[in-house]
Amino acid sequence: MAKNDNTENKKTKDLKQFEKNAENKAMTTNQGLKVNDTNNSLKAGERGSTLLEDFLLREKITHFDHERIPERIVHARGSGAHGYFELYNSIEKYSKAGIFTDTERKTPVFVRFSTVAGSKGSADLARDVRGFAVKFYTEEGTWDLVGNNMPVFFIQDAMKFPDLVHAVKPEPNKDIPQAASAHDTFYDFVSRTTETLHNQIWAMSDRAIPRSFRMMEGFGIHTFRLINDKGESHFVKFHWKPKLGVHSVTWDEAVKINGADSDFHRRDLWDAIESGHYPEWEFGIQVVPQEDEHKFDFDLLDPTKLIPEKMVPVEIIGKMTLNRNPENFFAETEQVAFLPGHIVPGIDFTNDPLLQGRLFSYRDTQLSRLGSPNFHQIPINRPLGEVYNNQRDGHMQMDIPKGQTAYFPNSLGGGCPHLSKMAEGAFHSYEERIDAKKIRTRSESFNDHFSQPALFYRSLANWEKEHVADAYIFELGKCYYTHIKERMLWAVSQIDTALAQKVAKGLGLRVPDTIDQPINQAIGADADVTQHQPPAKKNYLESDPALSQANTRFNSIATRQIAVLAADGFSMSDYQNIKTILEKEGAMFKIVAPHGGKINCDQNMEHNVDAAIMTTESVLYDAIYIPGGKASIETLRGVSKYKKFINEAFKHCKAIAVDNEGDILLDDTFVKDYKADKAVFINAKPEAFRDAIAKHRHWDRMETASKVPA
Ligand code: HDD
Repeated sequence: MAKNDNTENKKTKDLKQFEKNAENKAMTTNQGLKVNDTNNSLKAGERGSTLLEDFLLREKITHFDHERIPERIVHARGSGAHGYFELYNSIEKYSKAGIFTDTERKTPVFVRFSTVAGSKGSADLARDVRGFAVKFYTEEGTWDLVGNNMPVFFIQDAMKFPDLVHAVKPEPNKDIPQAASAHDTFYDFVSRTTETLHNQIWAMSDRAIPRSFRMMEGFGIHTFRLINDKGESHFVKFHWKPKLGVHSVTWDEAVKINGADSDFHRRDLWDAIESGHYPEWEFGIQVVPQEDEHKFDFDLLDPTKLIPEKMVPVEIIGKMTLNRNPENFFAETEQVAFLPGHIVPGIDFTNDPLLQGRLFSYRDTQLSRLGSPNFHQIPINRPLGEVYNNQRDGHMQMDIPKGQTAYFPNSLGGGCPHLSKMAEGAFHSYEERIDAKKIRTRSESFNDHFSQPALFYRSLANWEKEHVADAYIFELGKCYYTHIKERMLWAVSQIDTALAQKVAKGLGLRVPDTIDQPINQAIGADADVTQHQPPAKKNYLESDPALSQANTRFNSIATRQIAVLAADGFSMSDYQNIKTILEKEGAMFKIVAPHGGKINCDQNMEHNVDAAIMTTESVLYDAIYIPGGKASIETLRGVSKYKKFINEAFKHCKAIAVDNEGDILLDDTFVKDYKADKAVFINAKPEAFRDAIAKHRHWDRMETASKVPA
């Protein structure tokens, strides 16, 4: 595969006209004047004071002073990539959208992944929801699917979004903690707003610490509508399923990765694309006929609920491939503006009150972030088609609209730009019948807060359940106030009593039988809140396999990072044997040597060192391989960090393979007594090691692993 696939599509062609390459070009000012010195200011004498006249100095410094724009209030830290979307099968029975009917098209996309709570410079492995925003540059206009890597959201009504975000962001008096939900204000809010519990338990699961952006699912979350050419509506939920499966790291790794490489996810995405391993997701839909709207035990308009795949299977209809890194982070990844309100004919909104509020917020935020209502003219945000309307002027207008008229209707402009009929591709909102009172309230059908978190927890494998309990203990353990922890314990006990007991034990507290005040988050001051309490959990489905990562794909070792622990004199034949077989499937071998530069194998060939042991950490790799070679092993035994490296890989349930003298190094580590472990391979076939890497982690080692003092 070529690195960074530069095959032209309509969007790359559009972007190309704005690209600037300084190769063989003279430096100029912004006025095109050639520059002869950019290192020295203009002075009165060699050691004299700087002159106000120096327009070169002023232009350079002024531009620098204004280089930053406000970071996003949420999702500030992100990474982007270009790619395309292909449709497998037309779904014209549901939707008339070109991207859902034309299987010949390759629709250009730009995707931005992000964490939510942290600032732009925060670490990638924070325990957090991940943003999964996709901009489709379709022939009929831009469609933005602005989703997350979890299928539900924390709150039901956009009115509460500022409260949610203020609660999770650093506490305002001390601006602590950065990129973390483990603090009092967040749990004060969550324990009083139990609609948050479903998204909250997902955030306590391994989904919140992905191994890679390339190994996480994406969800549109809200129920949207698909509209066909007869004007008929079907409800729909959108899904992204990663070809590499859904995989995560452990919390211990996450904490350490944040120190070892705080750009771990960003680097991983960039490197995968640069090396031609293009990330892929299949696109799926869950379709519910209009007449089935009220057939579920939950409300389709409630964004804190998912539709279990066991009830409505996901129909895979297409695929997205990311094949090109941005040319410039600021111009593309930072300036890209996603708006849930960007929609095309064939797709429409529902009355989900969270979605309705989002339709306002995203346009509004771009005005302060990008500074002008002309943000759609920034190259990354420009639609494929031409734009004509009567909107005019504003900061940074890039077009030169011609003519005498900027209003409609007009005769002086020949009636142009003219309107289009629906049959000519114009957007037409779905004509939903509404006959209602104007009322500020929350529907009773949104009131069930416990059934789906309980369904999620029941659906997890035991090792996933352990991770959830540990996460709650960590998060609540970081809170200061006992009454907040106790209220959270009560909330968790409404999901699962055993889970609450386990967390309580970790906190050294008891699960309270009742809470001091009822939950009144959804109901206004005029209502009797005691009448509006969430009911006890229901069990309309025992479990749903799609909710557990134990049921994901475990068939690929593509892009898996294998640390090769080696020094001068390592066995070339051992190394070659395993490398040849595993590299064919895309695994990446990285030599971790006692020093940088090069080392020699026992056949006297030079090998580039990928990382000196002092510059890297075990948590940055998926597996370890130690080739034989007496001299090599003797050297490695003399460097204590190798023992830590191996012990940590074992603790994190990773596959470890050694050949010949490599076994001697294991004797210096915790693995010494566990060589019969299913994912420790001594002189084994490369294929066995391969299969173990594809399994990602060996959770049946968890109990032993917990004893590793690393
Ligand atoms: Fe949001 C950014 C996802 C609810 C207000 N949101 C933002 C991004 C993602 C999401 C992925 C980053 C886009 C990018 O990469 O530029 N947000 C969601 C999802 C939600 C959700 C999946 C619920 C289903 N958001 C939500 C609500 C509001 C906002 C209810 C406000 C009422 N979100 C914003 C924002 C941001 C944003 C403040 C910050 C930067 C931006 O919009 O462009 O307007």
